[in-house]
Amino acid sequence: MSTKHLGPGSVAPPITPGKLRLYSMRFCPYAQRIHLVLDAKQIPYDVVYVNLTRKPEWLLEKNELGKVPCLEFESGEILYESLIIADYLDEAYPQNGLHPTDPMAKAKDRLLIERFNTVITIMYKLYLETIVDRDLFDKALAGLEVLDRELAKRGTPFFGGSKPGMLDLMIWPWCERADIIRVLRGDQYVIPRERLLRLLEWRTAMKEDPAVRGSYLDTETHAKYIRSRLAGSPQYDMLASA
Ligand SMILES: N[C@@H](CCC(=O)N[C@@H](CS)C(=O)NCC(=O)O)C(=O)O
Repeated sequence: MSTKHLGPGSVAPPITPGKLRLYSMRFCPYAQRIHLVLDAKQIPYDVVYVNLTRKPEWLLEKNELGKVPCLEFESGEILYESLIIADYLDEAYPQNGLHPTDPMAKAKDRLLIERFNTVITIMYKLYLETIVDRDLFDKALAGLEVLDRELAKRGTPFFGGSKPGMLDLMIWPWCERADIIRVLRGDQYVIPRERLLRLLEWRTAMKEDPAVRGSYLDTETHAKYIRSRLAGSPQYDMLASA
């Protein structure tokens, strides 16, 4: 369950003392990155969900780009851009460190996060464009194979070792959503198990992680949201309680 997404005419609730404030949208994978980091590091925060089609006037005062995620501090400081926020939180809150401490290992993980942008771009095309083909899907699979080989090289269940680290959490939201393509477009878009054995095992292990469970939604729910978006009217409040 989540609360309703606020739109025009709403008032941004006052900051709760002792908590960070995350402006989010329930189905935004970039915002999910920050839920994951806050949950993994057990940093106290509250969430205000924002309607991104009909934005509240105050959103632009918080983030002139008008996007989520956006993180507000008790001091009034604001940060946006998921990777910038994630890195900041890992540095400013040392508990449950997510990045490797070795600078070279950290830089290489960041490289993989950067390279994953190609997969993200292709996945959006596969969900949202009218005409797509298997070649595009194969390009996404090739991007995922890079990660599959990296897991094999590391020989650990997670990129972060025995528990998820920053690389695991930054790519997770799109891996959680990967099967939407099959639901929306049919069985020729099933992820071939033999091409991504380790990554699929990793995905199963990730689903058991407490931080991942905190924001996890199943494929059908994600697909329902994407369908509403394709129909021109995103159902942000599909899971809202009030
Ligand atoms: N590069 C940004 C992307 C954030 C983003 O695109 N968020 C989308 C929702 S998933 C958004 O706020 N869209 C509203 C808009 O673009 O007006 C990040 O990493 O935080």
